[in-house]
Parts: sequence; structure tokens; C-alpha cells
Amino acid sequence: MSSAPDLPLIARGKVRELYDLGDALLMVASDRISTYDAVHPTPVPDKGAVLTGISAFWFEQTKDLVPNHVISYTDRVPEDLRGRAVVVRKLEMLPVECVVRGYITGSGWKDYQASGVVSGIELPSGLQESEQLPEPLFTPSSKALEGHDEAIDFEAAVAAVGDREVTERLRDASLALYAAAAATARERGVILADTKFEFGLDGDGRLVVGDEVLTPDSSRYWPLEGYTVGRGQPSFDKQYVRDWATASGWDKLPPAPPVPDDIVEGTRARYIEAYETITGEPFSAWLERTGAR
Ligand code: Q0N
Repeated sequence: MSSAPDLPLIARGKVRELYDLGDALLMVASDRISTYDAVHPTPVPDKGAVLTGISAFWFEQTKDLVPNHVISYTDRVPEDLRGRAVVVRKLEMLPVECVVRGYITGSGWKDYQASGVVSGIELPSGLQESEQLPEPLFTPSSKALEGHDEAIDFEAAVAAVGDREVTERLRDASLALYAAAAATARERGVILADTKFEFGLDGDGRLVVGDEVLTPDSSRYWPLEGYTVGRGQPSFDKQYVRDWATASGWDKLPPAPPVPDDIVEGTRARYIEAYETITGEPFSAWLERTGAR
């Protein structure tokens, strides 16, 4: 029963950790799950491997569009972490979250309802919740320490990055990644409503996409079937847990309660279904390819 490698910890998120390998980093996705910004004490088996596999699929699909930080899912990955860890290049990370929205939902919908403006961009009046936008928007946010990033406009992103040209490259790369992924997702019956990227610069000043990409944790995926404008769409991975959490009477303040076995199993099945829908291959193929099973 291991899981924490004996390596220096560089960064820890709610559900992922980053370790120092010296000339590279090891990013590890755990099986922890959060709802309403709180992490439940009950893991969802294989969730870390599903997210790592979905991210791997998109990194491979988009590698000629935007270079990424992936080195290996096998070499130098400790055996007990295979399938849910990746060795990545060390980058100089840029201090903005690169959000792209193709549909108006979440905090974008809130901002639009309040002001008609999202990330400094004035939108047409009369949009309905979850409606497709006239074109995808680059809506950066500043990186806050834990979770609650602040929406900023393009000029504030330029100020945070300190270089207009680099910020324009961030925007262009983000929009290109979104457009490519949204087109592939659509072929598989899935709407990619929005997503968030993190980028860094390599030693040669090249822009490289890092972190995880286009996972259900960093994106909103909606099944095309059942998509209805004018209301929020159910999250296809976390909805079981959220619905159970709501019905349980939990006040949604930390600490998050343990999740019952049947809810864990239903959630795990949804994650695996997400892997298979998005990538078009059995999840077992990912586990076998990476030496996890
Ligand atoms: C890096 N983060 C924040 C929890 C924290 N390739 C890289 N090189 C240097 N630094 C980073 C990366 C990446 N990716 C990213 N902190 C440092 C995001 N998370 C990542 C997952 O673990």
C-alpha cells in the first residue's frame, strides 16, 4: 500500500502532486475526488489513471499543434504509480490560467448575467445559460493559491505575464487546442464546453503546454444527448457524487463526508466511460500500455 514516492515534493494540488526528479518532474494524479471544492476521504479507484490517460490522449493528438511537457508514462515512473503518473519537462510556468469557453456556463454565465461582459469581452444580449458562444473566448484567470482563480481581461493577463507577445501566443495556442479538441469530442458525441490550460516556457523560450489537458477535472464535457439550452448541464463524471452529497444533507463546507461504495462504483464507471468515449479505446488498453496492470 504505497503511493507517495520518496522524492522531493514541488507542488501539491487538491488531487495531484508534482515531484522533483532532478532534470525532470514526476506528476502524479491521485484517486481523490472533490466536490464543491472539498476533497472526500474516499478514493475513486482508477480515477487518477483515467485522468492521466485522457490527458495523454490529448497531448498525443495535439503535439504537432502545440508542444507539450510530456516525456514518458513508463520510463522513470515508479512501478506502483504506472498509469497515473507522467515524467515531464521542467518549464518556467506562466502565471495565468488559460481558460477557453465555447459555451456560456459556470462563472462565465454568472459574469454575463451580472454585466454582459466576460473577461472584458462584451457579449451579445439575450444569451441563454449553456448556449454556444458566437466564437470561443479566451478568458484568462490569475492563479490563486487554492482553487479560486480570479477572472481577468486580456490586458491584465499581459501585465501578469509581463510580455504582450507571449500573452498573444498563449491566447492563440489555447484557442487552437480548444478548437482541435472540441472538433474531435464532437465526433464522439461530446460537447467540450470549456477548458483550462497552463503553459510554460522551455529553455529555448518556446511556449509549451503543461499540467494536465482536457480532462474532466480541467474541462466541462457534456453529452450531446440531453444537451438543453437554458439550464445548467449535469457534470457527467461528478454528478453521482454531487447528487448523493446534496441528498445526504452535507452543508458543503469542509470536511467532505465519506462516499458510500455504490456511489464510488457508479462514479468510477462514469470516469472509465469518459475515457472510452473520448479516446475510442478500452480503458484496459491504457493500463496495459503503461504497465499498470
Ligand atoms: C508546475 N504547477 C502547478 C499540483 C500542482 N512542467 C512543469 N515545470 C515546472 N513547473 C510545473 C510544471 C507543470 N505542469 C505546475 N506547479 C509547478 C500545477 N499543479 C500540477 C499538478 O500538481
